[in-house]
Amino acid sequence: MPTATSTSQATEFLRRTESRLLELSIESQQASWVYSTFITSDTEALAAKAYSRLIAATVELAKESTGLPPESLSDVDRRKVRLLRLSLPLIAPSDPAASGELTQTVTQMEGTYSRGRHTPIGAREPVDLQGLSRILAESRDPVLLEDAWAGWHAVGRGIRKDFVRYVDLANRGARELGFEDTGAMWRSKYDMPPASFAREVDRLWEEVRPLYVALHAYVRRRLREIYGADHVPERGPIPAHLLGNMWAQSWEALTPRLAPPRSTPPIDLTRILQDRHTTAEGMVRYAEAFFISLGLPPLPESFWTRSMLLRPKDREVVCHASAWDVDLVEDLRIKMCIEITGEDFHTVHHELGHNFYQRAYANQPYLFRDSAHDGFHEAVGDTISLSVTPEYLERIGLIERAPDASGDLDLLLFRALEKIAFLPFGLVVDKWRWEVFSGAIRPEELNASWWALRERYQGIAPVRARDETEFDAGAKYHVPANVPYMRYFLAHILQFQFHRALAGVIGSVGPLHRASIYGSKEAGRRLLAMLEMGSSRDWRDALESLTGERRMEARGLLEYFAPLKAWLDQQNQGVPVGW
Ligand code: X8Z
Ligand code: ZN
Repeated sequence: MPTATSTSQATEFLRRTESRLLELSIESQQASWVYSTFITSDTEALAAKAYSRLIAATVELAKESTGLPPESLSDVDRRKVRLLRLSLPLIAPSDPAASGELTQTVTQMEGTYSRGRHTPIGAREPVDLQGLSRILAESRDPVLLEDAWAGWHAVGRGIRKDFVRYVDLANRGARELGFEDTGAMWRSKYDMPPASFAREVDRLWEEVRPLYVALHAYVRRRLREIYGADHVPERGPIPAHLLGNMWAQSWEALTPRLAPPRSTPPIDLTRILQDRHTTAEGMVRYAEAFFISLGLPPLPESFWTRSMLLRPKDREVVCHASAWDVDLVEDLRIKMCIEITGEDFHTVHHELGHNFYQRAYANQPYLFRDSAHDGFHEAVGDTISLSVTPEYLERIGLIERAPDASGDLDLLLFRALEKIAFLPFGLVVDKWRWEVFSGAIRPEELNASWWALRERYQGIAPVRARDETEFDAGAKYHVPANVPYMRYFLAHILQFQFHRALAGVIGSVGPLHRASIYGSKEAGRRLLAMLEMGSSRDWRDALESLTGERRMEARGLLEYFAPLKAWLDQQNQGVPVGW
């Protein structure tokens, strides 16, 4: 039994800890917001300093917490103490010089990434990532595609040296807190031993791999028809620059080219939104309206005045989309360089999912103001997006009439090009980083190992050999910005699990891809009940509250895509499958 004195010692420690970290966390977010929306050497220094202070306090308090007599802790306090050590994705060594160097290095890497530009063939001006991504999505000229691809990937060269230093310093920090390395620290956030988590991820991948491989074979054959045998091999990996996306992580830009020949033209959300002169704010209003239809309160007024929705013309910013709750209560914002496209329509839903989650857990104590695990955070907005069905678009007046069931296969193919193509990428980024942090990948083989994993899991390859002067992982935002990535792999499984459960809540009997929870207060209540728990409980409890299941399951995803899988298998008869 905890004694009265020791209990009050623990309670007092946690009260002090939570109030100090809340204060430092707000300060760090404020500095980071200013940096991300106005990159200069000064804002970089201020953001790095504020982050350093938050890290230093976290380390100090986490170390202090080891002195609390374990028997003095209630279950809730024990969970808080455990989460304290895991609350940040970056831990610096306690030596102030090393800590300052580390946060400065990370901030600088993010800046280098955000400032990346390339002048494409035939252009006069340097073009940013969004412009280069447009070329990747729209051009069919392999020369222009390769140029835009390689031009952007050159950004990694300027990040490589910083990255090696960061790995070393971050590992030293993680070890001070008792983790083997930073990767092990990241894997420890899932209410199970880090090694079990790695196995869990492999289990999920094995369940969905056959679907990916089938999609890959179909896409490779169709690309070979489009670009010719000189450009696309019959059996080998697909050249990375032909898949419509800078990282080949989503192939949705290929939709118009890959739709089954006899099909009705797919709904072109980009054209619809542009024809209606939808503004960036209008895009966000659509997403907000969906959440309101579930019974959630509207975003606060300050959201609309403080968010950054467009790329400013007069300064450098971090364009990669993100959602913030600066005061950890109701200062919700998004930061995004919105373009009026179907893709960004979904990204806006993704971001608001974060904001509504943040607000739902704002009543929790500081250390529980987080998602059940990080895959949950990434899954909420995407779950809502799965309800953006043709019937939904008809209901809100964006299209006149939803196509009948004969268009379903196109819809599923389109969804798969986005969601199924993503799965191995979602897996690879941190499979690679885990090995970098553990030392299994050495600094002189950063690029070769990156491509070995990309080929193994994604079945893609660079069109020309990439040597070790390059750093292609650094050309993906989350690597220079130190954002763990396995969360997105998990989210791509979880969102279908959530969607399937919510379809059950609204009593939907049709196929999963036609279910939309739009307007269902009951679905909203069930979702909110899970979100409000924050990280106060084991994530299995949160999962169970919504789905009745205590394991992450690919069943929802497989059920959703079952008709497509059957169709792909048919299409792939007599066609080489695998690489
Ligand atoms: O980074 C994001 C979001 C912000 S959390 C826009 N995503 C990943 C990416 O862009 O690589 C969403 C999907 C995967
Ligand atoms: Zn996100």
